[in-house]
Amino acid sequence: MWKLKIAEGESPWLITLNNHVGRQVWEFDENAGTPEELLEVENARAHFYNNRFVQRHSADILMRLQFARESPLPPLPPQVKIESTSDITGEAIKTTLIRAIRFYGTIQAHDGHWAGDYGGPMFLMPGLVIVLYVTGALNAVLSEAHQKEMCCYLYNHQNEDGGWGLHIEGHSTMFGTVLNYVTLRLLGQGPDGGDKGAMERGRAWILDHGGATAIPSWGKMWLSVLGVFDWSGNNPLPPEIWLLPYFLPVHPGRMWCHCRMVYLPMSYLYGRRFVGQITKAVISLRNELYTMPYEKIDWNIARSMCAKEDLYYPHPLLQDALWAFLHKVVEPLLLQWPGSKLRERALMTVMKHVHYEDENTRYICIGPVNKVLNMLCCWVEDPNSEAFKRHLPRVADFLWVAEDGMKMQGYNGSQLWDTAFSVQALLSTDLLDECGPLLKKAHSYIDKSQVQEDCPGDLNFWYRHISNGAWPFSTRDHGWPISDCASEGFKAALALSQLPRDIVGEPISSQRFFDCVNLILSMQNKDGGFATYELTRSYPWLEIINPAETFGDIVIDYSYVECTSAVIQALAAFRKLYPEHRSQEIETCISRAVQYIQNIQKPDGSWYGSWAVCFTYGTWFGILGLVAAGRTYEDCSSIQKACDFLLSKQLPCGGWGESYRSCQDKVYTNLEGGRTHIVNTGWAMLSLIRAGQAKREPEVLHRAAISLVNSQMQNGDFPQQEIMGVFNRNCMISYSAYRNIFPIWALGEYHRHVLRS
Ligand code: LAN
Repeated sequence: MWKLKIAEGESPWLITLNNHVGRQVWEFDENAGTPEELLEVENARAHFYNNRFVQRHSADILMRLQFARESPLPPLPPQVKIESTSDITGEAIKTTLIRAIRFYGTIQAHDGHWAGDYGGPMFLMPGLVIVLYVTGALNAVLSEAHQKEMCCYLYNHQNEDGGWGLHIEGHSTMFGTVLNYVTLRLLGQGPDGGDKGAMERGRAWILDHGGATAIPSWGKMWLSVLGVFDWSGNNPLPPEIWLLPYFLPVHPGRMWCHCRMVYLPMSYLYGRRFVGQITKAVISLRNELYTMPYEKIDWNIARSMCAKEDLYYPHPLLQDALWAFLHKVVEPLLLQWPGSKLRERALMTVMKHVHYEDENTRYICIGPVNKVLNMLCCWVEDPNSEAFKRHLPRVADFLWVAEDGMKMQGYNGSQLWDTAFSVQALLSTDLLDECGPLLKKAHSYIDKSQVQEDCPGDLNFWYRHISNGAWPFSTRDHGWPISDCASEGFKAALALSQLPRDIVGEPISSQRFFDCVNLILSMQNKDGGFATYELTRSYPWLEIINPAETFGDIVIDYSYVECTSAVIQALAAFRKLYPEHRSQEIETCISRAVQYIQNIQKPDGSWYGSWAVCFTYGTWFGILGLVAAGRTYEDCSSIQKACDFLLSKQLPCGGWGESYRSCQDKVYTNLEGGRTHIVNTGWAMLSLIRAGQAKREPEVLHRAAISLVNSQMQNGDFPQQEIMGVFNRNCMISYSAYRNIFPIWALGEYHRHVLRS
């Protein structure tokens, strides 16, 4: 049976700053599990499989079953169902909250964080499997049980038309289909067979849509590494870009760190034209993926092909001209003497940066894509290197098992982020007796996860911002600072510092709070807003060189409403407690941030959020930022408009339900069939309550509260509904703890501010 291990790490190759606090690893133990337990798991899997086209998001049942065994659910008061607004009582809401909190306590990990599935994207596991395959480490890193579980996941997420999407809820794309088909092949599936002829159906999808020449650029790169696509069919990724002077706007040091960190190892592999061993499987794949014989493919034409199903950001003409010039003129020069000298130097520079990133994330790396690319580069540089050995045990940090199988996650988890929100949600309920033990453990997680150092060396040389005082998104070992994670962690830590120590434990020291303030202040952009990990370092027009057809807005780090609002909220909370500390700077920072938020509000009163779906999420942050800065509904027309916007989207049954299509199309779109979603409903309620809706027309909030209360399950849990997270405009990602966090938070505030007022 699969077991989730928390905060453990045995391998001598692992390095950690805090005893692996927050680390999540699934291990398979053949001997574990009674027949009843194994049956429960089998039933959950079968249920997922049978409903997979209706409910595409798994519900973290394996983790839930495990926690239920380890910490049994305390007795719960009877479930509440409310029929009409006249039946709402404080008691009913309180009962619902107590049930929700008791359940949520049982799924808190022993180190204080809430674990959960951070899957969703369907293009990550192929990268891992290809890298393990070409480095010969597949069977050493992935046990038979792992590989079986991965295949199960891929079958579960094959669409009815035979293809695979960019993410679990997406339509079939060439990117998803070719890469996942190849993955199944490398995991040992023959070209025929699979679940219900899965392989044939997958291949048919590929060939019907033009064959793998039409895969987007990241797919071309992966296939080239494997040896089933020619490197000359790739647009150039010259590593020499790292040798350019920093004042040029295209310098990679000025790009969004995720973009920079992904193209860094890619440029190494491109510069080396690295290809793995040509095995039988590789030769066979060359015959399976194309509509014509492999030798006859015109790679120059393939270079700029992309299937229409994949095209989110079509290359501007100028970009294609640039690629043609680099491909036809510059590359040939760099491949022969004396240009080749420059290439060697560039490749060495690139590897220096790869190693720096590896070492300063304890070999976790900033994300799942550069994780596996860096690992491959280290192996290409030296297959026996210590670096490669250190990479291997960190692969497990990205893998997650649920009833739909084993997946590769979008990060090494969302531990800190979920825990910081959870603390705020629990505090909103004011039920300290119930929440005390949960808060104490969460406090300890937040304490141990703060980043307490900058990266070593000359930060400018490494293109790194400071990180001391930040909170990361996942774990301290990951360590990259993010403005809004720092802010949410900070808000939670500040609130906890005001509660009795015997209940929630010792507060974090003022000095560490000051470090966080220092970090936050250093991250404000010229436009007054806040970007994610760093300052905005270059210009939006650089987006014309975004080569990734499937993603939008990846080249530079932009200011976002979420980040900006989180910062305002954190600084506002801080200055209430420490009115003397850097007060003038904080004042200026907040007022510029407020200006920014007002400037980017849409004419219909909404804000467009970038990291979850989308208008409900952005508007939640927009309103909370303004309110935290002291604006009120009465004196601020932005807030009025934002409330009108939210009210106009409330569904007849009282909730809200926003589809991921909102993000792609940038137009508010309801979920299919007008379904409500508890997470959207939570955001909308939290926004309206903060904006004083209770004084104006509480009826709206009553109806929303009913929809949350009635959605609670027998055991106090809430159901997993549609996927809610987003990145780069087009790819969805799971936030599995939100189903518990936002109903608790919204009902907590509702109980306190609506029913009691
Ligand atoms: C994340 C996860 C966290 C997220 C929030 C903190 C929630 C957000 O408010 C700011 C942006 C951030 C940090 C974020 C950015 C993009 C990430 C890193 C991800 C969605 C997790 C995965 C994604 C990453 C880019 C996936 C790899 C794919 C590439 C295109 C490189």
